[in-house]
Amino acid sequence: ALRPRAAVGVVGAPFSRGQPRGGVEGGPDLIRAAGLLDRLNQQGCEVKDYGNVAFEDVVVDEPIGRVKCVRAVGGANQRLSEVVQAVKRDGRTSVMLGGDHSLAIGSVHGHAAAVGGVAVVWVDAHADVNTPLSSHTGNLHGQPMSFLLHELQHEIPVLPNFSWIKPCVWAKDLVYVGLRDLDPAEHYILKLLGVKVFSMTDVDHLGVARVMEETCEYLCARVKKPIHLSYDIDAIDPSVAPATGTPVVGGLTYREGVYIAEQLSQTGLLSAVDLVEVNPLRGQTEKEVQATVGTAVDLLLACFGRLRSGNHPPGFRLPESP
Ligand code: EXY
Ligand code: MN
Ligand code: MN
Repeated sequence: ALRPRAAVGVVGAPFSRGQPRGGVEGGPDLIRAAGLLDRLNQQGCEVKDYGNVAFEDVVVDEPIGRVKCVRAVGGANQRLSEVVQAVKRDGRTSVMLGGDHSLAIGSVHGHAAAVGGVAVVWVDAHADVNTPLSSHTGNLHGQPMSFLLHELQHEIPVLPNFSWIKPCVWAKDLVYVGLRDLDPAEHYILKLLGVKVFSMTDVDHLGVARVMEETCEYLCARVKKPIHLSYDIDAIDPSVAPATGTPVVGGLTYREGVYIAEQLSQTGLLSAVDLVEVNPLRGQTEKEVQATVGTAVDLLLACFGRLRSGNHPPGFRLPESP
């Protein structure tokens, strides 16, 4: 039987203004240089590279309250949303390479704008659901989910370059995996909205297999919405993926991280993936950088059907004996 090849669209988003540490804008080119596109092709995907999004320079960007780089983040995400919409209109699964996690605003927005409702699986050490008013750091990479959730809109102040954003995710369509560093306001919000959360405590308690079984059951029980996977590399333990801006001890193992991607791939509902917060300048050594980038590539390959039990293409044949 001829299975249609999975069509993938890769979008680079070299952007770092959602947080204060330089270097994370180098993520997309580094992940490409590690061979992501060739390897996706080799495993049977049909890949188109949409290049890196050209973000406009925002020179004057005074903080609003505590929140930093509001105009730059708003403008960058508006552009990113347009590109992700184009990828989806081309019938491809979108792969957004960050860049910092504030880029999920545009990526999820663009995905939802193109396909209608989406479900979101957010794999991260952090919940990234601070509102501009609850954030203590003022870093927008700790806030993207607050702009996307319908239920939080009355908490969101008017911000320059943010007026294009339409909330597009319902709290019941959101699942977190890997959480271990939440601010009190974030914990309050997740409890208030009844969001499904699998913290590292739950991973310890249930095991990753049960966590993913419950995640997929939870998301597939109702109307099956296309899944947006937003994968922050800092979900993975810093001993495995150290080159990232906000590492937190006690994270997912490499195997748990890959298993999450494998299981989501098996749902057949993955429609967009973000891989964010790989920061080459945060590695102590070249080896640490390569370990982090290698993990990022392996997570993405697993998202597109690579199995550790092995794969072979449809119609595969052994060499004929002479
Ligand atoms: N909760 C903290 C904040 O709001 O600044 C830390 C956020 C880190 C966010 C990283 C990208 O996942
Ligand atoms: Mn994050
Ligand atoms: Mn994080």
